[in-house]
Amino acid sequence: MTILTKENLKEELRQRVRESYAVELEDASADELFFTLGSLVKAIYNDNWRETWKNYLKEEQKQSYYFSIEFLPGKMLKSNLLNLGLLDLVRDTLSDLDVDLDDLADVEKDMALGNGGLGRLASCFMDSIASSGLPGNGNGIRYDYGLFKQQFVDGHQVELPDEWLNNGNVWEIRRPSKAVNVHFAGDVYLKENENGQLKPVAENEIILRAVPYDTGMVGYQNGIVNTMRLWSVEIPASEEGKYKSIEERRVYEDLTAVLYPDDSNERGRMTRLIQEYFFVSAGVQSIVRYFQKLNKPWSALSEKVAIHINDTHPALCIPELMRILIDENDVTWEQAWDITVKVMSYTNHTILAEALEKWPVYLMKQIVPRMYQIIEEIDRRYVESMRGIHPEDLIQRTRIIQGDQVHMANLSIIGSHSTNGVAKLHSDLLKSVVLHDFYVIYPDRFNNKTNGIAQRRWSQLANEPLSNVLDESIGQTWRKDSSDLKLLMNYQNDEKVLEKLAQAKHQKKEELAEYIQETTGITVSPNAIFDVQIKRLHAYKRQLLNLMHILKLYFDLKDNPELDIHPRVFIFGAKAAPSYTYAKAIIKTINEVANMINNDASIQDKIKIVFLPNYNVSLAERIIPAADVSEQISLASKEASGTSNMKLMLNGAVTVATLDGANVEIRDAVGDENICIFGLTEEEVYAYYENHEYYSKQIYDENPVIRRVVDSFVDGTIPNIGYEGREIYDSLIRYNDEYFLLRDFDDYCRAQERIDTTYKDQALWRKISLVNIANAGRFSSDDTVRLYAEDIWQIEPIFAHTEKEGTSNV
Ligand code: Z57
Repeated sequence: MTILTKENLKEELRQRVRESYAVELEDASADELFFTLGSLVKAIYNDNWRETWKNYLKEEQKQSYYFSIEFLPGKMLKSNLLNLGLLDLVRDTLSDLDVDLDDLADVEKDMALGNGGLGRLASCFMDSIASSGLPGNGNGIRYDYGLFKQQFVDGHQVELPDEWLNNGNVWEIRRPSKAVNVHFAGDVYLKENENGQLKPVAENEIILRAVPYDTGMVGYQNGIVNTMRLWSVEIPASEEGKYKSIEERRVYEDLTAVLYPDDSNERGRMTRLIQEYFFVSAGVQSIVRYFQKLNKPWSALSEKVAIHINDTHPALCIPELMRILIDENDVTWEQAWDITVKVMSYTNHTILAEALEKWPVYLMKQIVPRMYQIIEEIDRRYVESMRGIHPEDLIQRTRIIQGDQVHMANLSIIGSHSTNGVAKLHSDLLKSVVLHDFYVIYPDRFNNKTNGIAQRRWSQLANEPLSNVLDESIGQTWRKDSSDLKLLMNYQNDEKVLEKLAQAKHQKKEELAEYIQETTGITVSPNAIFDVQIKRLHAYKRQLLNLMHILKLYFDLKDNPELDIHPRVFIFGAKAAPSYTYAKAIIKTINEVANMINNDASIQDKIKIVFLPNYNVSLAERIIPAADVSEQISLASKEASGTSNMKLMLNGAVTVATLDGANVEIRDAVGDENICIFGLTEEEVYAYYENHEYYSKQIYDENPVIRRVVDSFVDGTIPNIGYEGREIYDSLIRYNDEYFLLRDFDDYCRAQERIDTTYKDQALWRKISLVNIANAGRFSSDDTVRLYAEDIWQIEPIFAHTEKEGTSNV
């Protein structure tokens, strides 16, 4: 590419649209224009992509590989333009052509190859790794269908397939020349070869071809482009006719068709295990293949390669690397193990028991027999090596194979040199409770890396009005270095800046109000408080507690229509796993309460409920800038970190929170006066567990307000619900309220009253909002990945090795 100006950008587009679609620029459809612009953007960064890769090769830099079964980048056009420094130029050029960049950007389908926090974190990390000039790549699965699209029919969640590839994917490059084979099933036994070594011999295996699709991860105005490699399955021609049945062939042929839609809830399905080994084996093979080009001894592998296991789903990386070293390259077990532990590191994302991955031994033996043999040997040696050093019961509790189950977290910890949690509180709980046994054995392996967010996406891209106010007040350095948001603290008492921030918020609320009107038909006023809870629907996140408070407010207003509360719009966004009936019951109930309240004239619009369907990254980008209140109300100890809490804070929302996950660090950052904390602490929750002294029925019996709210789920107050109300009632009363909603209810209502009073004092509210923005900079994933790079991966920024122009090639 030559120098980019408006004129030659227009000319480029004109040429390309003619070549690809045989139309003039003026006649191109939105789709045609989007794909033309996308392919041009890709052409612009391709030189840098190649250069980046060549540089890593030339410098033989140590690289990290982030293995994740989910990536959730959302849309990439604007983010790529921003990072290339082309956003303004392209916006102007398009506007000459009477095209609005934001409308055009909407044409792109969200890349939604993830469920929620874990997948979005992986994509924030990809952005930040490239933007920090770090040699790090992603490795995952190219699902043909991403997370289902959600619709509401009569208030019920209905799932539709996410056909994101229908019009093609402009960002990816298919690389069949880099395909590798992955072996499954069959009978594997050990046989002595001509050199007297025991080697596995396999019969009746199933061999699949893994084809990589690479997507450039463009760094922020630094000329770096890293790679996210996603694998797609194909059946090699030579393998046709080897399947026992059409059904069996189907399982393998459709292996990468769909993402499992369960968040923090493992279901032990066979296809999932096959998916896990598929992307793990393909990824590790291609890494080793690369390493072999360097002509180094195996002992140097850990000097060139770091493999990160994002949650336990990619834990088979450990036995797979062992297999490649031992079976294929004659490395001894002892040396292979030493290398493997140095290469691998692991992040734990949850303490929920139902999310801890375990696989039945029979399934492993059947699907990945060689992996199972190696895991058995790792387990045997682990037990043997610990004998005499630690008590037998501790060894038995921490071993990998227990009874008929393989414990993937145990494998991940034993087979890696680092285990980290995702927020201070979470990491402490891992050490003191959940993984305490392992902490006794490997104290040095445990560390914390508090999550962060891709700040540029959640401020510059999602919230231009706010960004402009920031530029005008504190200058532009915050755009590169988010810690400079701190400078905003100097304007706490500056009426002008506070007023401008409020206007920026109002503008985003108007835009969201318009979107709400269009998509749901509900009219909301931008003068109301926009109170937002956006996250997966899960009992522990307690959307139900939010709803119970709304019901209380509703009853208060029915009793006293003159009640002086500032009007509030309660906004929800949440998908439920299709098999999670309780979560679906809550969705249905929220929708019915919304109908009841929104259509009750006596409420005079003092409260409204809006449940926006199909919450995803793009919708988050609309909602978050418009939020006044951020609901982070999980039961203390259950939310490992949370990341919407950080995004909402960055956009000036005031947080209502329990002391859970990263909320604790947000509290520390802004101070008690600038956050609304309520509820049980993690210690109090654990004290209840230890003393077995929680009785929700007693609270219900003694508290008439709670009784009225809880009864409303079953006494006909809420129209159009049936078993849903009963299920909710039973969870609270009959099954003793697992997540202590009734215990936290009163305190939550008081917190909400504080929000109401504070909002009425606009001067105070604006200042609190400013303090939140000013202190959000520390939650940048740029910082988080730099800590991973230094403490865990031992990789260095490319700038440390080469003198490279710090700009894009325009
Ligand atoms: C997931 O999104 C998270 C944890 C899991 O074990 C699985 Br499976 C999926 C989430 C946590 O619930 C959040 O608290 C956390 O912020 C996020 O992972 C990223 O660490």
